[in-house]
Amino acid sequence: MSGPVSEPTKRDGSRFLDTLSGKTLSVPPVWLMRQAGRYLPEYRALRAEAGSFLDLCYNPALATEVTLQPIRRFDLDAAILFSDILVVPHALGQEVRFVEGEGPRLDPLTSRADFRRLREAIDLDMLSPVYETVSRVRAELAPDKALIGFCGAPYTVATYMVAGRGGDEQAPARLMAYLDPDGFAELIDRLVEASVAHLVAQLRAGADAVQIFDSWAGDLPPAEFARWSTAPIKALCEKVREQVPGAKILAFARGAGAKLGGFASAVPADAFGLATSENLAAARSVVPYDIALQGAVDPIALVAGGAALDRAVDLVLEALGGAPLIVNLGHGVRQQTPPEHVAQLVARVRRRAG
Ligand code: 1CP
Repeated sequence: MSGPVSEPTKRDGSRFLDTLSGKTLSVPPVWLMRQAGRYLPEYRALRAEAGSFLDLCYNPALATEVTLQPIRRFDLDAAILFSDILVVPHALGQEVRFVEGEGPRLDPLTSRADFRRLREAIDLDMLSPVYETVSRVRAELAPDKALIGFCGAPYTVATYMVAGRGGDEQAPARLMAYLDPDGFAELIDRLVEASVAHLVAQLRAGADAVQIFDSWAGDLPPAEFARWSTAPIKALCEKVREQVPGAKILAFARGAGAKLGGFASAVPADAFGLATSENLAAARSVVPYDIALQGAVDPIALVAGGAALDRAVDLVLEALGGAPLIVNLGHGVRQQTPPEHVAQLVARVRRRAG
């Protein structure tokens, strides 16, 4: 064991929170990004009667149920709030809709004039059903299970706001950042403030920790990465902790690669997420040993199952298990994943338990 054994965590017996406090456990905690969703038959059944995807996100009874579905089925160590990173632009006044089978669509911000039509500050009343969901989930979860709230990092959310969609369309935001850096910085600053308010509201409603998803940061060249990913996430962490001292924060700059060391030395997070593509030993060597790493089983190995999945899990345990580790995927669960494979992954992580 490393780390201060006597340090109290908010919920006794939570492997997840103990690990975030810097402990190395012989059986590490496990949860999966996108652990709720279409690969689960019980999600598909509920989704069919919920209306639009945003209707589901803003329905506390149904969103609570969907958040808890994977915990009941797989006994994971943490639940993640069922919501989306795009509720923040929605609550800033941008039009957001989810097109069945295609993903999110927003009215793109093409100029400073478009951007100025948004609200100055996030409308937290619009998101009150999300915070109500957080409270309900926390009340229903066992004390040893943690609840994770989240937001998108300012850069990733900005890429959707500027392009109006996801996929390979981050180029419009990167172009704006080169052509009008001051205008783009204004958008990023507004997203920092909005995200602080959204994370603080989730923590106050009962989230035990929050994760910041920078899904598209890895594509940025180092100087742009430092300016648009590292600096805003650092500010976000500091401002959240001004309002919620000691808040537990996980930062996931997907695909940071050789930029991880600089990112981790600037950002005061309690854990750093690793993407599937990372060299795990190299990542461990550039992040201080008392800070947890989270990842990085290949979601495609989870689709494959069998010996390939066992080997993928073992490689993560071997590379990262000597320091604080949260087992997860390197990106979200894929829709074609057989649910039994998630059970297999959890069993593999816990096989030396008891
Ligand atoms: O049809 C459906 O049911 C909608 C599919 C779906 C789901 C299940 C979307 C649309 N969002 C979500 C939930 C979601 N999104 C969660 C819930 C908790 C969980 O993990 O179980 C979380 C944490 C997110 C975060 C999110 N949304 C990210 C960051 C993580 C990542 O995957 O990189 C991003 C980029 C989004 C945008 C988004 N929302 C939905 C889709 C399909 C996308 C990605 C679009 C794209 O490919 O760019």
